[in-house]
Amino acid sequence: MTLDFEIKNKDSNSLAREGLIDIDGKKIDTPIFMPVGTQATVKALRPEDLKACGASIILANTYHLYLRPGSELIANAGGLHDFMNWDRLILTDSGGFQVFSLSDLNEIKEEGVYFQSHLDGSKHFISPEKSIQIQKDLGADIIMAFDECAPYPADKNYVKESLERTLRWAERCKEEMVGVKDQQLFGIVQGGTYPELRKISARETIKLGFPGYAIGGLSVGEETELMHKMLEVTVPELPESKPRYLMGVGTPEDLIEGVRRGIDMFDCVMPTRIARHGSIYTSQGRITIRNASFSEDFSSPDPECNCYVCRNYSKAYIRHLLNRNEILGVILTSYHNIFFLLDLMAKIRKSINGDYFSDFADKFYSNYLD
Ligand code: PRF
Ligand code: ZN
Repeated sequence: MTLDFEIKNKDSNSLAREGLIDIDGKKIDTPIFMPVGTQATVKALRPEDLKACGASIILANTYHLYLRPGSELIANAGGLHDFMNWDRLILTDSGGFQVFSLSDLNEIKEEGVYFQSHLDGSKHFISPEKSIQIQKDLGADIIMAFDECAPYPADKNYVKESLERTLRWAERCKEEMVGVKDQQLFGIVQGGTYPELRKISARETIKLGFPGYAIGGLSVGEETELMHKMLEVTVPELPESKPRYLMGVGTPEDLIEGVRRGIDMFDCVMPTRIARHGSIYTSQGRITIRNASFSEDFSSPDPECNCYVCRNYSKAYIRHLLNRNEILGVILTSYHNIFFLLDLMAKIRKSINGDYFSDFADKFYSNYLD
């Protein structure tokens, strides 16, 4: 099994490109947004809902599934696809971000990371080899190298040491993949907010050779401009012919600005997280549907959205459900937000295909007010 990536169209005014990833006949049109299913479920949505929203690939997390229910249990179920009843593509993150952002106490050593579960304080160790072993048990189609996401801000010497360790870990992850045919391992570029370090990380990661490259360590608290600058120095270092994945990003604006700078894949918990807090994306901007101003607003959540929710329910009804803590409220807002981002990506692809991406972006921003 291989990962084929074909670039179908390129925008003439930016680095945006439209492409097709093909993994053993399962296809992803790029640029793509991957809904996040941390616990082997995209919260509040059934697989058939995700399909109706147009999802071709979803993400799951090594860290969470290793802790509960355990990767061996999922292997016994026949892997994540069978366990969760999802027959399209899955990508698992390596745990090399969640360990740093979620676990209590951790000690980073050359051999790996020692940490305590955020759930019960139990002690664990994840190494590059172990991350790959867990990801083999989970059986996702695309798996990620075990990396360290340096915090922001962090001093340059620290980030340099961290990215060098991440490179050594990436090499160990690759060695652990020998003989594996049904999973594709992506490398992750780190380097914090230092252009020289980003370039070193990109060049050295490429030397190891991966079927796709992720950009990690961004959207961790730095200014938007700084993230854009890091994309502008990193993307040109990456091979044109491989998919580029910006990890943990982002908002509708972030997706457009990432695509403009040459990114092909994104993931973010934001659409489902804000949905659970009663917020939705609309073509006019993000709104909090819980607000009293919507109590008698019988119009569609987003009159320009064509999703099941927007075709059938009003803001007033969804507001009522959310305020009464009825589970359907969160189901409807989650569904709409996932549809909204997947639909945005479909429109972006169409605009690249028709070579009007910049005009599309301008038009989107002129309506989308924050
Ligand atoms: N590394 C990994 N996963 C991630 C990140 C990273 O740097 C980020 C940073 N935005 C999100 N998810 N492995
Ligand atoms: Zn909708």
